[in-house]
Amino acid sequence: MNSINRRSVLLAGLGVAGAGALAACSSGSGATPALVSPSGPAVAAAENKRKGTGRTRQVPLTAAAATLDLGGGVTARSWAFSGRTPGEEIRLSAGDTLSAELSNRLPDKTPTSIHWHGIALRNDMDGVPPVTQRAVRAGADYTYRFVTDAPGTYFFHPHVGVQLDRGLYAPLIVEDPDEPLSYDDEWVVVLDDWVDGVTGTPDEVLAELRHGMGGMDMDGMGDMSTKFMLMGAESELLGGDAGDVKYPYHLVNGRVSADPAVYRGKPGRRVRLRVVNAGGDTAYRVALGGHKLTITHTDGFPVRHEQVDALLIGMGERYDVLVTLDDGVFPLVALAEGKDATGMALVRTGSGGAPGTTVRPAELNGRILTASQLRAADEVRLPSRKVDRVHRVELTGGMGKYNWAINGEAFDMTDPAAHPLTVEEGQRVRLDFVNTTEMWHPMHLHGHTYQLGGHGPRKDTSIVLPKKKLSVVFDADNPGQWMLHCHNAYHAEAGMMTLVAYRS
Ligand SMILES: [Cu+2]
Repeated sequence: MNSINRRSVLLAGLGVAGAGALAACSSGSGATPALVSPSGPAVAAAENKRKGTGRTRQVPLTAAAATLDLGGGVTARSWAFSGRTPGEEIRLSAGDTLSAELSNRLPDKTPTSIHWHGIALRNDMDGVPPVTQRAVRAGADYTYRFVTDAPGTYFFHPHVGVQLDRGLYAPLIVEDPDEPLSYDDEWVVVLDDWVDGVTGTPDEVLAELRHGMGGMDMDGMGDMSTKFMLMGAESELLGGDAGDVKYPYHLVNGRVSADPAVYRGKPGRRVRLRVVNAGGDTAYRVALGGHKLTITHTDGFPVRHEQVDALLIGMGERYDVLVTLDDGVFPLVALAEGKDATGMALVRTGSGGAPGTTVRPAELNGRILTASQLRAADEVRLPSRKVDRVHRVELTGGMGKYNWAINGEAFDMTDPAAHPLTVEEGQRVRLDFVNTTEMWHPMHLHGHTYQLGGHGPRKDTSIVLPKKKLSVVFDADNPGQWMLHCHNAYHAEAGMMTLVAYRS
């Protein structure tokens, strides 16, 4: 049994039996400060301050094994919510309460959870076992119930192991009852790199990656050693190494390019695309052939509008764009950045044949703005104030030993509050990401929407390029214990995570 298998067993056991971190003050070194408990009064008080409509949206979600039809005769045995991937979209209005009833029917006694990615919600509903709840055991049910007060484009997925890289994800759209944008229609576009049930499982991918490049031959894995690992994926936009994992398919709305999802509209209509990257290890460069994209939001929050030809979207990021549809048939292409592969969907507003499955519209090489070049819309820009607390968040490790970590320390899910980055309610906090590694990392903070620099966009997931520094600020206004981690599913599971915890 290699180290990952031992650790998975340990984690599964913990999820079922223990929840040491649920206590206000975790065990471990005596220097550990007293932390706000996810189920304590500060969390309840923060929830009571959220403006609710009083309406509740009830959604059943069954996580189970499923044979998924990815189109073009491709099927994959995987895990999904209610038998489809992406799972059925959840849509509600800002202020509504979501009551999501998770039934864990996964095989092999697999524990699970749901994390509501990007939502600043009450801490005990954040879905991170064992930090904010006990893992939901196989055969058990659990109801997530919280107010969603910020409109935007979000999604949800488990926060246990590498389950995110199965089919367990779906969009979550919070509509603005006073929507300031004018558009005729919406199209939610979910991107995903797909391996599960085709060449192997995400757990097998992780096991291979964990052997690292250095140990490959010595471990006697022979040909197995490069079954999943991708070498030489290079991207200028991402500053070098683009990704570690070979994926047989890149899906747009759960379908392969040979049998794509089709959006049907009318010429001249203005459509809001809500683009979500639900991938495990792939950034996508996204363009709609023959069209310009006007960026209006990223990670749910509005930005000053910018017209571009293509977007770069890391795992966990979301972008909303407006397009005015032309007359004909157009490919929406998601180029797997640095991986020389694409996913595709079609926009059909008139007659015409479909483009080839490997088409690469010229827009992919046109004007691209990355998040650091965007500006927050005035109404969501954080007022300037003195920073009370600064944390240096060094991204460390590499492919050789597969020892991805933060500040040189691989996160230990069995003792999550061992070395938290502490903040206090009411503080203005700055996180200085310092990427010492040879690879980019999409860094995701739970429970908050930080701001890039002084005027940049409000976001919860940001690409940090290799050998670069990125500073983000947020107001500590949502007490609890929150994960801060790389949204590369494999980097995170290897240890590139830490805990941002409020002191009580
Ligand atoms: Cu990473």
